[in-house]
Amino acid sequence: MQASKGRCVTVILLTTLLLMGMLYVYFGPPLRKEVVISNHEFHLVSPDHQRWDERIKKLWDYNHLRYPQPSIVKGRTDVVTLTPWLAPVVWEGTFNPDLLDSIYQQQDISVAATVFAVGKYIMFLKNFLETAEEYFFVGFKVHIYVFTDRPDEVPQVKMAPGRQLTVLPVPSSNRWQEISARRMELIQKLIEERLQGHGKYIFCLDVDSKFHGRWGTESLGGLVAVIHPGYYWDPRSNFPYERRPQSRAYVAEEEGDFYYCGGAFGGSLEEVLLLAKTCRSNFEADAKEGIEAAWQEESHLNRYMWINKPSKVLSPEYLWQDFKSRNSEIHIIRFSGVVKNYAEIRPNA
Ligand code: UD2
Repeated sequence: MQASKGRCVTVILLTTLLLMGMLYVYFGPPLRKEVVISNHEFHLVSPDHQRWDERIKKLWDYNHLRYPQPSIVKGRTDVVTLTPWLAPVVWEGTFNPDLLDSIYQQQDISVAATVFAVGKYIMFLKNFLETAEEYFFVGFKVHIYVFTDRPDEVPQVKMAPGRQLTVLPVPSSNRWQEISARRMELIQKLIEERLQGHGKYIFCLDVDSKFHGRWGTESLGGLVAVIHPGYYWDPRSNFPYERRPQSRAYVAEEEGDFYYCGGAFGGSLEEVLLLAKTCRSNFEADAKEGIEAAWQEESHLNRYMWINKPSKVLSPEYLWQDFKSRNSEIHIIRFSGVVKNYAEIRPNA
């Protein structure tokens, strides 16, 4: 009886000691200095000053730094992933989304998006907003600005925490060309009057489109342009640039890099403000001389991007067109223009 009581006490003592030892090893100061990560730089810090929450963060950081080994000799070979001025061209398979998200999460970024829904184009807004909720910068702060002449018809779409929508009334117009072209002026005003100092990035998107796949941090950059899906196999002499030298959007036959979309562009607030200001003033100066570029603000944007090279180029994955069948180099369609009947939805032919 006495002996078994003794054994019991010994077992309890040993178990307690073992538990204390485990707790010390786990919570106590490590025996060597450790590497912690802050702002993407590696620093050696004294272990004595580490706090528990920092350790949790470190573990999280480490987990996000465990990803497949990158390579500079293996990768996509069917497409070009750098422009001649060394801007990345973003294609599926050229980036690691989790790694990129973890980098931008530490910077607490926010992304604004503009979308115009004037006249009958309001019908496209619900699908645009619902799919943006599913695919556009999921997990980040997003503020969508809807410009419309029909504020009462803006659909209620449930948004995740950190995401919001602001409706900004604009006048109606009976010329679709004017609606499309005035976007630059309104984007300029939005940045100047509401956004400066608030968010870091902005994207300006066509409403008659839907998201089908991730559009996220891989698209961030200073000045970001999207390659138009209709012309990237063509020689530049076929691009629908403005070809009249009288226009400020003029691009000659032997000039230009790619044909970019007017339906999606973006970048930092500063860069997009410069772009919008320049395109607006060139468009207005042309108008005073009685000339409207072939594809309105899209023509001015193309001229601007030729002179001021984009720092990041998004492949046609970022603006496909539903009526086009998918080419083999398109591994994913992220955003695509819906099929529409122009005669039915535009205010003029
Ligand atoms: C192309 C461009 C578009 C623009 C236009 C030239 C793409 C995919 N699209 O598309 O961005 O450069 O050529 O002007 O690159 N809108 C209204 N109400 C209207 C008319 C237009 O809200 O009555 C807005 C709406 O946001 C629409 C955008 O303007 O998405 C462009 O108009 P569009 O889609 O009719 O132009 P489209 O298809 O010719």
